[in-house]
Order: sequence, then C-alpha cells, then structure tokens
Amino acid sequence: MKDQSHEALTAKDYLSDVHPIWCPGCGHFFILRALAKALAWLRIPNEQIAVVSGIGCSSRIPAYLNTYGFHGLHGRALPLAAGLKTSRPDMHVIVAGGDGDGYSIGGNHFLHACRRNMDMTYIVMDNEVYGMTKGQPSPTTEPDWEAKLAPHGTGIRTFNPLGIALASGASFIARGFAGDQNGLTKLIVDAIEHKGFSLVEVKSPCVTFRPEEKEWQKTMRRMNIEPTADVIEAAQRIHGSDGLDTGIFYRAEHAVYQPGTSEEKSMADLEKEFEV
Ligand SMILES: Cc1ncc(C[n+]2csc(CCOP(=O)(O)OP(=O)(O)O)c2C)c(N)n1
Ligand code: SF4
Repeated sequence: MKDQSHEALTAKDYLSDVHPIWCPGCGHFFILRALAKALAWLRIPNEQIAVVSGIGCSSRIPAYLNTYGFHGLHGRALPLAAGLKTSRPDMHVIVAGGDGDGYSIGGNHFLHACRRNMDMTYIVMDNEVYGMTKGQPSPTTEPDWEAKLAPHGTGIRTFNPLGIALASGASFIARGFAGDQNGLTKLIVDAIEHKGFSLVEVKSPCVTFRPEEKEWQKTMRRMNIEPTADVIEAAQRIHGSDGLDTGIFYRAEHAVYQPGTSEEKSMADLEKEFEV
C-alpha cells in the first residue's frame, strides 16, 4: 500500500552519487532504475531500506542506491539479509545479486530462504553467465553455450530457479525482464508489498560476454494471466514456460518466519552460558 504520509519522491531520490561502472548497455542498469522507481512509488523512507548483496557485477547495486547497503561475500547475501531482518524487523530488506551468486555458490541458502519465508524481496539479476569473472557458465547457462571459457558447452542441464523456489516453499515467484521498465517496476512493487519471501528473477543481458542476449528485447513477453495460489497450477505454468514469459507465476499466503529479537546480553552473561 502506498504510504501517503511522505512527500512525493522520484527514482532519483533513491539513487546515490556513485556512478555505476557496468558496461554500457548492461541490463543491470535497467534493474537499478526499476528498483529505484518501485521504491519511489511505494514512498518508503530511504533510511527504512537495506539492500544486501553478494559479489558480482550485479552485486555492486547497493553502492548505487541511496539506502542502507551491505556488499557481502559471494553467495552469502541471503543469510546476511536473514540476520539483518531478524534484528531489525522494521526494515524493508531487499536482496540483490547475480545468478552465479544466488544459484551456484549461494544455492543452498536460496533453498532455505524460500522455505523459511522471511519477509524480504530477492531480486536475481540473471544474465546466465558469470559477468564479473569474465564469462564462465553459471547454473542458468544453457548446456550447449560455447565460449572461450566453455569450449563445447558444459553439457549440464540448466537450473530452474522458479521451479526450485516453488518446490522449496517460496510464497511469491515472478520473472521479469530488465528491458521492460514498467512491467519490472510493477513486479518489484508487488514483491515488496508481499508479506513473505518474494523472488523476482530478472533476465538481464550481459552485453559483453553474452551479446546474443540483446535478442531478449524481441523475445521476452508479458504473461497476461492473474497470479495463482495453487501450487499445481503454478508448477504447470513454470514448467510449461519457455523461460521467456514474465509476470507473477505464484503468489500465496504462507506463514512468515520472524524470530523474536532476544534481549541484549553482556559479554559476561554470554560467557556464563558457555561455561562448562
Ligand atoms: C568465495 C568466492 N568464490 C569465487 C569468487 C569469484 N567471483 C566473483 S563474482 C563471481 C560470479 C559473478 O557472477 P554473477 O553472480 O552471475 O554476477 P554477474 O557478475 O554476472 O552480475 C565469482 C565466481 C569470489 N569472489 N568469492
Ligand atoms: S561484464 Fe556483463 S554483467 Fe558485468 S557489467 Fe559488463 S555487461 Fe554487465
């Protein structure tokens, strides 16, 4: 719900003075802009937002936002965010990073974040490659993608983030496209408004190591269907999709996990607890 108690804000109010060093044309620019627009639309005060990331080109995003930010370790954005949300349940926690960060080294955390269903939004900036380390295949890279660092392709089937999120218990599952500003902004707004763990998997072309992804501008399309809360229907939608549909595949109310914040303890009290 839009907060009317604050003055109208624009996307610019959420962007920092740090100039992104992404390659010109990188899809990540458009995700940054859509996120800033979504925050402006929701009028969330800047100091009530924390953006947590791992490592990768995508994971630089906290530096470009005028919010609290935590640029963490590779693959560890979700547990960091869970810790933050545990101690500061009043904050809007947004996690962002790449497909390598989230689905490869961070894959186990991804499963349990979906299952735990803490109230946070996870934006995966998926370019189907490790951009920062110069073009290795990631879990979402197709098996026959041939490149200097992947001669003859990997031959390994791709990871299906939406299907895995559904099977792991995520309560909001969407796919967006960096090149669809209005559609993506709306998805991020819906995800932030959702109570529970919301996944927005965003296709984001890496123009340097996967220039062929520029074609997504022509091939990605919006689904014109209402979100379902039926797991079987969502599974059919996810597995029936060729990966080019955008929209909300699943939205349901699941119990939200929010551990109570324990009272502060002194170092001496803690030491006593561990005495043998
Ligand atoms: C523990 C650890 N392992 C490996 C790396 C090297 N590394 C840095 S970023 C990265 C992958 C980045 O790919 P992705 O998360 O998809 O983001 P992108 O750069 O494509 O946006 C890797 C393997 C690291 N920094 N730390
Ligand atoms: S290497 Fe790819 S992901 Fe990284 S900034 Fe350049 S275009 Fe973007």
